[in-house]
This record gives sequence, structure tokens and C-alpha cells, in this order.
Amino acid sequence: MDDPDSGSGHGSGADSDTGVGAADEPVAVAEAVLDAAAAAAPEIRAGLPGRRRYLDDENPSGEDVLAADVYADELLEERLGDVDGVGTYASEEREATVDTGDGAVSVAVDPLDGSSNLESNNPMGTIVAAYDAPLPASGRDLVAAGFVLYGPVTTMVAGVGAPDGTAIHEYLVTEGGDREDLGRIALPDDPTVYGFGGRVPDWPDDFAAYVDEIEDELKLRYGGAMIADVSQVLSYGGVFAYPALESAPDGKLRLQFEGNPVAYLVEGAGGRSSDGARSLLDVEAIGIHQRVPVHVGSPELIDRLEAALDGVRNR
Ligand code: P6P
Repeated sequence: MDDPDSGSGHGSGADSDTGVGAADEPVAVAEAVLDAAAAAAPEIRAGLPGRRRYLDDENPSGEDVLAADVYADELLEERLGDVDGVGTYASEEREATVDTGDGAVSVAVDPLDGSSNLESNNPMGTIVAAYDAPLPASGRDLVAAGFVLYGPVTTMVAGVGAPDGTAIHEYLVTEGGDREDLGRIALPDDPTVYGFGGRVPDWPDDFAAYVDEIEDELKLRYGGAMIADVSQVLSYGGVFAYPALESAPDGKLRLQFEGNPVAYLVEGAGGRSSDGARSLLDVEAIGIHQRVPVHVGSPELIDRLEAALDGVRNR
């Protein structure tokens, strides 16, 4: 992912002057939110081993909850809610938003995306979206987005600024929770499909038509954690899709803390996003836990997806 044009991004928390107590302008607040998420990452990672058991509980989307989900969620509420300028915290694990003060920036997080991978010790991560608006908010109101990837190495992929054209950088998250800039991310130009995430379930005819069309180029990869699959797309090109299903017409992933931030990052890296018809950033926000079909990756492949879906729908 690294790029000769590196170092032009925002630095680690250490040299950022916008730590906790940041001025109120949204970009500075958002920068401090990303620093706080990076600072929490080593503690989240260290807390995973003892929290692999499922609790007798479900999250607002009806999914089983792990002790690790609750641990990460509580830590992030404390750290991100403590950033000056943040007024609202929302999470996959919470039914409603949490009022954290009088700031204008709202944060929406998936504390442990892919936490079911704990059982098989596969990668997972933390997704953070910072909106300069009340929630639920449009992706166009994002002022920063990022994900931490707990892989062999702990990294963060993030950008700060308006969605259009913001530089996306990869950072090494140090053991001290600082961000070391590894360089700007640009999706490979070659649209050859390398990674294709998303479960192979009961695809509806229109999506199956798209898969048939690119099947000869398709190297199906499925990691069970969206951000790990998206990380492959950012490295090698291709698409990640968790499409609409026969059994789930709006797909599974949530717009506020999964679809929007991942769309912000992939589009900022030169890719495209789509719910099947439009950029995820243009999907109307109607609820904290609203689901949306997610397709992100190489522009050519997303264009072909929308044409395929259009073709089937307009038969
Ligand atoms: P399934 C993880 O639970 C998640 O939200 C995404 O990270 C991942 O892509 C998807 O759900 C996996 O869902 O139904 O294939 O287990």
C-alpha cells in the first residue's frame, strides 16, 4: 500500500497538536478522534485473549455479542467521547446514541468489526466514522474515517477532511498508540479482480449476473471481517461486496459505521463505492442501524456491477 509520495499525511498523535482538548473546528476534532482511536488500539488488542467468550446477549442488529465487543465499545466510548468537540457517540453495540458533551462532531464506531474471527484467530478491526452533523448522518457529512486492522501488525487506514479527494494514508500503530505514517494509499490501476470478499450466500439474480460476468477474473477471498477484505482490495484491487441477499434485501452491513466510512476510504484511495445504484455516501441516512448493500473497489468493476444490476432490473 505504501507510495513514494509518502509522508504528506497527518502524523502520529505525538506530533499532532490536536490531541484531547482539540480546538472545535471539525477537522481538528476529527484528527483528535483518529489519534484517540489509535491510542486505544493497543489496549483493545491486549484485551482480546481473555474475552473470546460469547455473552448471553444480542446487539441491536440481533447479532451475538462477545465479551471483547463490550470491552472495545466501552473503551472507545470513554476515549472518543472524551475528545473536545465530540458531542455524540454511536456504536454497533448500542441501541441509541450516547450524549458525550456539547460538541458538534458525532462519532459512529464498529468497535470490533469481524469479532467472530476471534474464535479462528483471524484478523478483525475497529471502524471509526466522524461526522460534522447529528446522527444518523449522510456520508457527505463525514469529516474523517478510519479503520484499525488487528493483523500480524496493527495498522490504521484513515483520512481527514471532506469525502471528495481527501488523501488516505496507512499508519503503523505503535505499542504506545501513536500513528507512524506509512504513506498514501492509491488503489492499483489494474482492475483485475484479485480480492472479492463477502459471503457466497443466496445472491439474488442481478448480483449473480455480475459475478458471472467477472467470474473468469474472480479469485474469491472471504475473511469474515469486512475491513480485512477491504484491506486486500486497497492493496491489490478488485471488489469487496456484501450485497443484498434474497434473505436480506438491504444486505447486512450498517451504513453509519461500516458502509459510509469504508466508502470514504476506498473513494479517497481512487476507488468507487455503491449500494448497487449510487455511491454509499449518497444513500439517505434514516437510522443508526440501517443496513445497506456494500460494494467497494476498483471503479471499472463497480461501474460494471451497476450496469449488470441495472440490466437485470430493467429486463
Ligand atoms: P457473515 C462481521 O460480522 C461483518 O459485520 C463484516 O465485517 C463481515 O464482512 C460480515 O459481517 C460477515 O457476515 O454473514 O458472512 O458472517
